[in-house]
Amino acid sequence: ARRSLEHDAFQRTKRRLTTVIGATAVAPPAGAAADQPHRTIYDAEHTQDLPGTKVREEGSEPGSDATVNRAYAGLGATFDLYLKVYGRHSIDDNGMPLDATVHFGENYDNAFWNGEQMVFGDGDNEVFLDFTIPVDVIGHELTHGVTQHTANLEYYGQSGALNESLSDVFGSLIKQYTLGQTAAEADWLIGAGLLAPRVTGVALRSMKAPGTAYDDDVLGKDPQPATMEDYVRTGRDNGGVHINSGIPNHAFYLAATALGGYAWEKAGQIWYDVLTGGELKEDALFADFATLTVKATRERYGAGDELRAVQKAWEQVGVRT
Ligand code: ASN
Ligand code: ZN
Repeated sequence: ARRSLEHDAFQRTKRRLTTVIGATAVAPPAGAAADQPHRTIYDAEHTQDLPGTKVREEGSEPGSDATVNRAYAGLGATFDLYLKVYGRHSIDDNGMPLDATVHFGENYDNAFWNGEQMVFGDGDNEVFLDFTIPVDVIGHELTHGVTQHTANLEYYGQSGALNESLSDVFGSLIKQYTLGQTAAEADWLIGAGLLAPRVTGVALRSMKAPGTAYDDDVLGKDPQPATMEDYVRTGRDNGGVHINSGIPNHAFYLAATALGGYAWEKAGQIWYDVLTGGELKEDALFADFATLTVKATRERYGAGDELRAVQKAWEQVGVRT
């Protein structure tokens, strides 16, 4: 037993060293934690058959399909934020391979995580363009996978809106990290560049100013509230998961901008602590989540400016802590 333990330690050291010198002599076993992503991109060729035909795998050069290359890069950007900032090894924190299918369906107006992989539509070019365009949308969908493997928030009502909001929060942080933007520099939009030219709007959602992302004949007006005063009670959209997510989204924006610097460093760390800390229940309400962020802030940063910033952010959106 002792010999094999030493052997394992040796293998780990060897793996670290090969990472440093850039060699690939020792591949980690399948499913094991790795410091590199394992991406595979498939093409559904406008069908709805998953996963489709393999068109790019880890380490291969970009091909001629920009959609494939954006999906590959977006998976990599998401993997990077989670690993380098939060020490998380992929979606499941165990090196899970990242699979994505592009060109799903005909004029398909959405992107989603199906519980196992990413799926991207091309959009209909009337309302939406290609869903691989915004990196925050890629990060949003993959974060549904992270949530599934951690807090597993029920996709209905307030817990569903928290699930949606966490996808927007980390989706936006992936974009900010990729661009090297501070909280003050970021646009805090989700899906900028996704709306077709004829649509009057800038994005799918705004964390800075929920309710202002679009106002259009086809899409209607962005229905997101920024505070509990305007909380929307509805049975549609799983009880308004994409609507009321505006409230925790805005709380994160307020906390992150008050804390200053890079949003992924303090605000993102606090939200990540709550998402992965094991105390957040599957049916959590906004107030439960808010209370846990206050607790996480105190544990990490003590009772100072950070704590006041987080408390004030929730107060401003009308959620008690
Ligand atoms: N793009 C949508 C989302 O991630 C798809 C869905 O699951 N409703 O929320
Ligand atoms: Zn979502």
